[in-house]
Amino acid sequence: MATERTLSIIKPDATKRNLTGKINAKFEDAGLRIIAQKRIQLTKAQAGQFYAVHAERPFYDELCEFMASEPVVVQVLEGEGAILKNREVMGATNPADAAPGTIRAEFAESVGENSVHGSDAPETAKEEIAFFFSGLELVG
Ligand code: IDP
Repeated sequence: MATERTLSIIKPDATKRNLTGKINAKFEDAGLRIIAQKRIQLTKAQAGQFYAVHAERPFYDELCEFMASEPVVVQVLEGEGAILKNREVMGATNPADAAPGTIRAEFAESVGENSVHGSDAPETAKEEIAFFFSGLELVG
């Protein structure tokens, strides 16, 4: 399997509860290397731009408010099959459906406030990494 890069976001519910280190340990234990990372405060407009694909969904406004409510940690994870591997480590969107041991099963508070974001495909990973990072910031 090829080495891939994926965009991860540790969301406000998790940064607020000081869970960044515990979540990063899950990534590293799974063989994902954190090759870029920064803590930023999104505006609601920036969150809206990032989640533009969900603009028609009923939860869009609530999602953008939430993502701008506290700082987030944006990061690039690298590893063999990193996109799918990260989705496995994250667990299902709704923590009630997430497999035991996954980040969302252990830490998420609700389907909306679910602790982490991860790219879902190679094309979106590329776009999402470019949304937050320049090439010089990626140190593999
Ligand atoms: P994903 O993050 O597992 O890829 P998506 O369906 O792409 O899930 O949804 C993006 C984000 O939108 C979710 O992670 C969650 O924060 C939020 N979201 C999804 N469904 C709901 C919902 O039914 N109510 C509130 N927020 C939701």
